[in-house]
Amino acid sequence: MVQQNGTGEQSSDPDYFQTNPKPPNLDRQITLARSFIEQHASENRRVALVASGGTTVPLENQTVRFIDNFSAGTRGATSAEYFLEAGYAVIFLHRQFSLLPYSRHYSHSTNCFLDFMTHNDAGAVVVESEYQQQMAQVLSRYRKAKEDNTLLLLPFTTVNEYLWLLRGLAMQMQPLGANGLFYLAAAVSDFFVPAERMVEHKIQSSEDFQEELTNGNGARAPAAHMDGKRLIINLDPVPKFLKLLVDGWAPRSMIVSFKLETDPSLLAKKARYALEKYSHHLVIGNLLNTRKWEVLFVSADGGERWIRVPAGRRSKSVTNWDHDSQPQEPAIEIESWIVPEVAKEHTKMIEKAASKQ
Ligand code: 9Z3
Repeated sequence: MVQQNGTGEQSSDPDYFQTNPKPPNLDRQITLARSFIEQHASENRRVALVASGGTTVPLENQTVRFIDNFSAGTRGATSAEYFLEAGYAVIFLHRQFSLLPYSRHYSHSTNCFLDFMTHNDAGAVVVESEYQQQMAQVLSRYRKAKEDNTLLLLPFTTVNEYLWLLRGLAMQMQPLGANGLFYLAAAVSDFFVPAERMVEHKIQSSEDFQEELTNGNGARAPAAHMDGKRLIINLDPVPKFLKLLVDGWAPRSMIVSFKLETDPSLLAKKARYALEKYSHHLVIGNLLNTRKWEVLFVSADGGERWIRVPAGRRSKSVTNWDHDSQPQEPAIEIESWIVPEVAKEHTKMIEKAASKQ
């Protein structure tokens, strides 16, 4: 149910957002997003919110330990580049320090970025000749995105930051109507420690230093406690944010979610289940071990189809010195096929929305 809170903002889950604290830099991030969206709305440009990277679940308020979700940010950062190429403006909602569009070609790569550089005869630092051509292309695309102000980078770390940001951004995107697109490739925690059950200080493992673990207000049992030498962690489910997004925060946008599984026999079933449960537009299923080679599109019209790139050939951008220790990379970035398909579906949706007006 959509409700109005005291500030006039729409809120679809009063409990979560009333009991879990607003991140300190949220207002600043939303202000940045507002002027970005206003610019692109006035130019009638499509805006894609691309969520990327894994969320964390802190176990202590003063966080030493946390639970993480797997994702390097490759899917999101690569897709963001293809959305920019397709004419979208992109809000890149990403896990801090995960891969970013454009710089991804040189960061976290199997080479250190210094391996792309050399000295010329005059002693100046220049790009190695073998990387010149590719780097020149990446650089001009990066510069264009900067000049046109089509890429906004907004970081999160915890699942709480992610949820507050997603809600705040979705509300800012509402005036875009059908021109808004949510491409949810972030790996979002399913379980978390709610603020009221979070312990303040670092959990002590040594029995000699164990005290009764207490949380801030003591209202509910703390999420972590020691049982002798054993640490017991008791997590709450994360609210079903996709439902909130579809029904309340972004009812007119196109919403694409990703489904990650490891058991091939479950993928299609789980993707279809998610689509039926949340009634959004498209679920893209992928398996952990084959996610760079194949994805399964499950759409609301009942269609199911695989997109596959041939395995085997190493992509040109992988230039490490120890080829044997690395898994093979596909010759084609699968996102270069995924994003145009998504954009095509988005066009259909926009046309349908326009015909109803
Ligand atoms: C994905 O499935 C992404 O494609 C990957 C990308 C995390 C596998 P990398 O960043 O990996 O390229 O290393 N993301 C969605 C995972 C997720 O949490 N989905 C939720 C769910 O399955 C729904 S939004 O319930």
